[in-house]
Order: sequence, then structure tokens, then C-alpha cells
Amino acid sequence: MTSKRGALLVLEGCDRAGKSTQVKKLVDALNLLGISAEARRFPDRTTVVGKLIDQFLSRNEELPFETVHLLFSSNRWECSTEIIKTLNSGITLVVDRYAASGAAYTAATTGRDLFWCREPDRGLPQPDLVALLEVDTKSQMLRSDWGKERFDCNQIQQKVAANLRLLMDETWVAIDGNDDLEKIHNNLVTLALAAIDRAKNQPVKMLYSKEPLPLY
Ligand code: NYM
Ligand code: MG
Repeated sequence: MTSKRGALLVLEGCDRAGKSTQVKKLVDALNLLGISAEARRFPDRTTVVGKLIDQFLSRNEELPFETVHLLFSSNRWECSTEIIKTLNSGITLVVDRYAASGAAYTAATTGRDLFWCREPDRGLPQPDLVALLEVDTKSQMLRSDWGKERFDCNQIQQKVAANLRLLMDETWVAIDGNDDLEKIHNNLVTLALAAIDRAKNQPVKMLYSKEPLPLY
């Protein structure tokens, strides 16, 4: 790493928590402040694996949920080298969902424990900050396209919300997603700037491991 690296910032939460809106606003705000930042999202439906995930989510493909779990993780792995390169080139990434969604949704849909669910993501680039947007699950159902995709059901969402809470560690911050949009945004900018500052002189770490990621 020759210069200061960018930070890996992740927004997590149930469907309809406001993540996509906040990711866009945060990237725009950071760029306005002169900080190079880009948005990403998972699942990344543009890749080979992502296309299969999209077929599953839109109910055009039937697959066991455990198989899909590995596809979601695989989708992150196929992007991981590029993510590391981007971070090490000094660009901050603001990511809409990451490994925690993988574990929280599969634990909710299969009943498998969170340890099993986390395992395929071990060794991925570790987020420098995970902001968990928590919303009143009832408001999700008001969305016009609600229920079209798999997992868009209140019972699953409530389990996902509980699982996300269980996955919290020292890199996470919980945010009240029912708050005013601008208030959430301002909060996220403050958290992001602090995380970017903390991360800039440290190597990218490995997820679910104390070892730093070997540079490549
Ligand atoms: N999802 C997303 C998972 O089940 N596992 C994962 O690893 C990820 C990243 O995909 N209901 C689920 C959560 C969503 C669905 O995501 C599609 P989005 O953000 O609605 O496009
Ligand atoms: Mg969704």
C-alpha cells in the first residue's frame, strides 16, 4: 500500500430500510467533500453468479436455500479482489448490503445457525464500518413493489432484523431508520468520516479473523 487507502463502508438492514437512498447520498456527500467514493451493492446482479441469484430472487429458478447462500457469498468473493484494489487505490466504497445480509437472511430462511451462515464469508475484506439501519417492519409492506421478490415477507424480515442485531460487533453502529432522512444522512457522514480517518493508515483486514489481509 503506497498511499492512504479508502474505507469499506457498509449499510445493512432489512429490505425497505432506506439503504439505497442513503448509499447514494453518502457517496455524493463524500465526493463533494473531496473524498473519492464509489457505490456498490450486493447482490451484484451483473456478474455470472449474480444473474443466477437474480433468477432465484425473481422466482424464475428453484434452488435449495443453502445453495443460494453459497452463491451470495460467491458473488462477494468474485468481487473481492477488485474491492481490495479499489480500496488500496485510495477510493472509499459505500456498499449496500454485504456479508451480514448473507448470514442474517439464510439463518432466517433455513434455521441454520449464524456460525454456519457466516463461515463462507470468512476472509473477505472486512468492513471498516457497518451502519445498521433499523426500521419499523410494518412500513416495508407499504412499498408498491413489496412481495414481488423472495424474502419480501414480514415474518422473514422480522427474523432478519433480529439476526442482524445478533451479528453486531465493534465495527457496527445501529441507526434509527425511522428518523428523518437528512438526520440519518448527517449521522452517516459523521460516522463515515471517522471510519475513513481510522482506516487510512491500516491494511484491509480479513472478515471474521484477527489477521490482517496479505497485500496483493
Ligand atoms: N440477500 C442479499 C441475501 O439473502 N443474502 C445476501 O448475501 C445478500 C447480499 O437478497 N431480500 C437478499 C436480501 C434481499 C435480496 O437484495 C435482494 P436487494 O438489496 O433488495 O437487491
Ligand atoms: Mg429487496
